[in-house]
Amino acid sequence: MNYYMKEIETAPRHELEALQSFRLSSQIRYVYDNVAPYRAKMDAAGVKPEDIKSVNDLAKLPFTTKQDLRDNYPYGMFASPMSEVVRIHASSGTTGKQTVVGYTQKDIDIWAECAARALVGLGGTKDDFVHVAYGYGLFTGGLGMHYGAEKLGAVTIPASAGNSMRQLEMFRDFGSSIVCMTPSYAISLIEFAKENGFKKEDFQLKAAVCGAEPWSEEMRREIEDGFGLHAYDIYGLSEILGPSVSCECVHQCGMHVCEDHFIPEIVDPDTLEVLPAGQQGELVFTCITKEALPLIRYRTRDIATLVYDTCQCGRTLVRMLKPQGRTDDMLIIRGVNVFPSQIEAALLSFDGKAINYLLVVDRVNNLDSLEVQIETRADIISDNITDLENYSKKAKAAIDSAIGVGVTIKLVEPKTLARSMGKAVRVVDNRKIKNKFGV
Ligand code: DLL
Repeated sequence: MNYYMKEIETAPRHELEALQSFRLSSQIRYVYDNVAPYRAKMDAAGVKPEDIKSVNDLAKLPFTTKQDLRDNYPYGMFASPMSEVVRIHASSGTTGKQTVVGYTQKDIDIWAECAARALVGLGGTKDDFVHVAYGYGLFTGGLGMHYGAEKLGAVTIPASAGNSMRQLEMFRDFGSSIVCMTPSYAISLIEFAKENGFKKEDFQLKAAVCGAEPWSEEMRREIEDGFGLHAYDIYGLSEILGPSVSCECVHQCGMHVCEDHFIPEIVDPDTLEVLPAGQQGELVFTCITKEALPLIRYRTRDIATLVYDTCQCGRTLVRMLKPQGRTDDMLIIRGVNVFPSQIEAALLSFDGKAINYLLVVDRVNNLDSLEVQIETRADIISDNITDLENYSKKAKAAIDSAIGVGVTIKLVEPKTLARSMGKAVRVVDNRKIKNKFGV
């Protein structure tokens, strides 16, 4: 089987839209008939399945949110009987109940196909050794990439996350050529490799498939240099699929969405109006082939931009630019909207190296305070007092001007901030208040 699906991946937009329209209208009929909460929402909005004939009718449909999944926990939004469901995953999130998602055998096959397509797009073949260092379990990263690698026919190494020494030994001894892991774990593995005498020449790595959290171009460079490979961005979320809803091709210029299975839209998170192509806003997905949990206009909370021009690789599938953060990660500090990604970019603007940082937000005497804890690193800051003070000043100036709010900088000793094997935790908010999106 060839996982470069040329007719679909390079189809002219009108052909792709015809396919999407066909799938969308039958999907809407299916969810209306099988998911009581959808039927209730559509009835309340005065929309009937027969009103949805094409992608142009998408905006008539009500949105779905994580709260809908919580309200119908665990299986109330499933469209298939549980006897048809072959797998569940769950995401814990930081607050509230877990979100439970399910897949039929057909859903698993499509997911594996999307993951195989992602690997092919970034240069993977059946001759590769795909080392999966995302966590296995209820998190979708491990099993998602695992099934994709097997579908491709590659040698699949189900390493899971953690135990850095063993990971590096496996890279070296098993001949891993493509490694799938979170970007923050990649950075921490590079640090570990240096400390333990591994050199990039010890490995045959050619690609890293990094996702599950936001990461910057500077982190990409650091991962590429550290391991001597190309690092590609991959995106997904449990509610829609898991990894490979979209993935970069070899040109590294945005992630091609598997639009034959998911229709993306960008909406204004306040007004919920659909925004024109090229504008940044909240990403919304509609599943058009899912059986078990076919979410319609699901608000991801991720802030992204869609680019519709044809990529150098020939694919016409729309590209999502790197998500800039999440509406629910947005901090409001003294009334100013601040995203952790802005602070990371400010830090990288003057030292150009990915560093470990933690944002600690508090409220003292009714005034918000933001402390940026930055881990020192011998290759960036020497431990001489003047250098440390200079670094602090530069960091403060860069961050203050990027976010428009005065911050306090606290330099901390190397290795004092927690390392993550999965998604990095970048914010501790001690204020316990909701942001303007109510999350
Ligand atoms: O993180 C699925 C995944 C696993 C994607 C492995 C890629 C690789 P969840 O745990 O449900 O699923 O978290 C989904 O993670 O809404 C984004 O906020 C964030 N996210 C995922 N990929 C990226 C990425 C998996 N490439 C949430 N860039 C999403 C930025 C990402 N954020």
